[in-house]
Amino acid sequence: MKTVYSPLHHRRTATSELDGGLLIEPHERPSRAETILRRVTDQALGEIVKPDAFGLEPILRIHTPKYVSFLETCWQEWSSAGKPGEAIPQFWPARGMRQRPTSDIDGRLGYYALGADTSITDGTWEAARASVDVALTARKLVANGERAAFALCRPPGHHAAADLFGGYCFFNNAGIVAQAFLDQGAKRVAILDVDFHHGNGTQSIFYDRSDVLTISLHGDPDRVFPHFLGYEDETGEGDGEGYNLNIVYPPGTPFSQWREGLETACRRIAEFQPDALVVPLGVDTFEGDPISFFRLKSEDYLEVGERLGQLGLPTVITMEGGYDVDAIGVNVANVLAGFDRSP
Ligand code: Q9C
Ligand code: ZN
Repeated sequence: MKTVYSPLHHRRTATSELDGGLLIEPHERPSRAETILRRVTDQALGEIVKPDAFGLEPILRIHTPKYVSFLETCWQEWSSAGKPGEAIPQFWPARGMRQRPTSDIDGRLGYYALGADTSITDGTWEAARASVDVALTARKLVANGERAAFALCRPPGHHAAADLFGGYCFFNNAGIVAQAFLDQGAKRVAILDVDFHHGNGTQSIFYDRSDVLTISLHGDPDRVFPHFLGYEDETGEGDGEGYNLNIVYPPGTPFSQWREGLETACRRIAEFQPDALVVPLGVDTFEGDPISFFRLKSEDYLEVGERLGQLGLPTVITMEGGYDVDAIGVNVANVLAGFDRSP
């Protein structure tokens, strides 16, 4: 399948991630996308395509105007306030607090953040915009008849909610693609999130809707980020009741166990009869991943791709997590090759 890629991802080059009480080099780094691009190219999986520019309109179908304009100006506000480092949130509207500040950048930053793991830097806005364009270009390829397309998105998106950034994410690329399918005439879209972490942003965006089925397979949030969402009793609300499915796993989960959840998810999707499928793909389920606890092996990703392909749906795959940079190219290319070889 074709891969959509933009070199503008390099504009997202943060130096600081708060982890274990230290500022470390972020796990979500530019070499991730370069390693994937190289492997996909070397394996001749398909043409590498540049993105078109789609503007803000499709982003504003998912994210609030206030959030979008906050992201656009955050770095400028932070640096002109004379702050020496990257913009890292420190204060949140925690329990019992309720106002939305409009002036001080520390107040605004914390209001729109879900964690302190993700800094905002010079270039973050440009890279996040390009990542959306990459995703929407993959959608356009599929709308124009490709069976599937791979959006090599960086930064990733599935933790970003309507007005929240964090977990290395700013715009919910997969959610924006799903909404664009609907806006172009699809009746129903399924999103199957196979990243190691719960897709909290995607879940919350579509939680009260029945036109988008959201499914996420992930590490038990009682043990790992995002901590406060992603439990199995979250099944949707209102019109969306029954249209969200979370499948959680404990530390040490091997592929033999993980694939049972994939099978459950695929059957639910077939029953839903969507017009399109969006797959937020993280390969942080890999046994060597530095921040995760599943035990998938490189060859397992061929079978993951094959099973996704067997759904027989127009499919957009968006890149999410995966932090073992040495293995990320092989693992992602295996998913794509597995998809392409499925009948
Ligand atoms: N000590 C994605 O995979 N921070 N995001 C973890 C590790 C949150 C992961 C800190 C992980 C976010 C797209
Ligand atoms: Zn992840």
